[in-house]
Amino acid sequence: MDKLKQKFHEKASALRSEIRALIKEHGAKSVGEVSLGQVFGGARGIKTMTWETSALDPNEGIRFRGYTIPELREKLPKAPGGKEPLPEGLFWLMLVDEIPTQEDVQWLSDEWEKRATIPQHTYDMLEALPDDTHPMTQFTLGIASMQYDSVFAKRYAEGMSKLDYWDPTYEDSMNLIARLPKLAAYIYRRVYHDGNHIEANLNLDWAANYAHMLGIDNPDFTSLMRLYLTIHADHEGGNASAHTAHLVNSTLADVYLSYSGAMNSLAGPLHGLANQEVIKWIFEMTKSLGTTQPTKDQIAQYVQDTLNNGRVIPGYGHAVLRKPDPRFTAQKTFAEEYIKDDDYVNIVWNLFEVVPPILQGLGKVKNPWPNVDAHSGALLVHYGLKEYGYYTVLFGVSRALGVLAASCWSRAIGLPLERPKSVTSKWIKEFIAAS
Ligand code: HAX
Repeated sequence: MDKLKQKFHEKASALRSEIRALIKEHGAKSVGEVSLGQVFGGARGIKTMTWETSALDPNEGIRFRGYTIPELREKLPKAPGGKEPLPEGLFWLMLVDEIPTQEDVQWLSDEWEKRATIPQHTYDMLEALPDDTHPMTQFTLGIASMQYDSVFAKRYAEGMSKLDYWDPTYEDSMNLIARLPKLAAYIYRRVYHDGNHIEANLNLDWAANYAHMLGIDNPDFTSLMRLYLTIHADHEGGNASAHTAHLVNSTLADVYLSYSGAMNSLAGPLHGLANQEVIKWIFEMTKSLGTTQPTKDQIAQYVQDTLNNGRVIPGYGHAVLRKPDPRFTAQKTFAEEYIKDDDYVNIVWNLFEVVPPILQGLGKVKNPWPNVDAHSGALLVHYGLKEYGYYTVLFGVSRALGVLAASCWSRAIGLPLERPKSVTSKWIKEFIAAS
């Protein structure tokens, strides 16, 4: 058994016993009430699951195993000479709740390289799709097509014991994470570069190799990818994509099936597709104003026009956050450090000043601040990755780190099939009348 798997097994077995004892003793304790507003309102804030890898505070933002993004930037191992954390380190931290050593992270990079082979049928399946199939659709189908190799599905069919579910889930998760950059880069080169693919460089770390296979060999872009793939990795369990994975995986569908489900959810414009929508909207703005250096007044008018047309301002608002998203701030800090005077970055910063008071003025928006998706497009455009239809795939590569680490925990601690209760409007009217 490899060292990460061994460590995970020891920690998860201990928590499994602890949770069983805890439910036996305190299972009837209430952790909150549910209002009718929440029933009709997309279940905001209702505590219905456990998720070990990260937790989201409305004001402070995300913490991964207790660490904020600035703390991760400082504490996680980095590539030699690099300033940004390696995503390998974050996966290790999320899986076993320990900051890894440089040697651990090197081991994990090597391990993922060994597991990165994509089956030929996946390439053949992608080639059968029209080139202009949305990259997220190709990504989702590519992931699902690799389910053919699921260790979990094979061992389940052979009659595996419940106590062993964690083991093939770990194997499938490691294999899938290892393959995602290659799959994602293949889709990018297929759609936007006439199928001129670039071989993996096995000497590079996971993020650097992805940047290389995309075809952008700029050290600053590589640094951006390391940061990007770290900060997008997890956002506790209730967000739409993570929750989709959690639900699908709770049926004992393997992680290929559950993660492709998650990616269908990420592909919606209110969630991960917002990163494409933000830059598309900014491009539309500069085109309609005839300048890439609009004044704040021009931007404010464009924001008003968007709202008057019954559209949302992409990249702003959040279902949980009530302050600027620290993932936005991390990208802003990166831009301040690495990029001098870029028109699109400047527009993003001006939007940060202009949009919140306008949204606040509507009197209904609970969070007028930027979220993670408000900044990423301008950074990617700066380094030449201008094809915004691809942006959500980058997000999807990263999100696997958190969601699949969490899937390992769900199977290891023996979480059951998820099955909340629905009611009809008739039931609610009768309930109100009777209360
Ligand atoms: N622009 C205009 N109106 C907005 C808004 C925005 N950015 N954010 C919220 N509102 C509106 C809502 O549409 C809603 O209006 P109605 O009552 O007329 O339906 C009202 O304000 C109350 O919404 P809320 O309670 O503040 O927000 P929700 O929890 O319902 O929704 C969303 C959260 C993220 C979906 C929402 O803020 C939004 O649509 N934002 C723009 C899209 C976006 O950036 N999505 C990415 C979110 C982060 C993420 O998941 N990244 O992957």
